[in-house]
Amino acid sequence: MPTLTRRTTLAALLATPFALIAGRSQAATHSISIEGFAFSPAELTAAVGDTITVTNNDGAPHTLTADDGSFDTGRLNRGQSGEITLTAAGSFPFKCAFHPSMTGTITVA
Ligand SMILES: [Cu+2]
Repeated sequence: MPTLTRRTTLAALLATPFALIAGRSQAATHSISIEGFAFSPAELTAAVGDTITVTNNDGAPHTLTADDGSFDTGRLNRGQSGEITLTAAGSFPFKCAFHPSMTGTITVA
């Protein structure tokens, strides 16, 4: 049975790095919707590596754009969704590029 033993060892060696990677990247997906010229929720706490799906339910086009440029969905027309990935910790105020009175903050822990 040396072949079986070797295979088992090889499988264990291969599985270890994948398990480590999987354990590190428990990224979550959050949602922000835009409706009535407002972000909902406007305040969100997330973790580095998380993704936020932003959906525009308004007739007017909107964006979700970080004030410091860290993330930007680009223009979202009615019914369109965009995705942003949080790559750094910090507090990130954002606004709509077309309607600067639409604001919010994403806190990345
Ligand atoms: Cu807007």
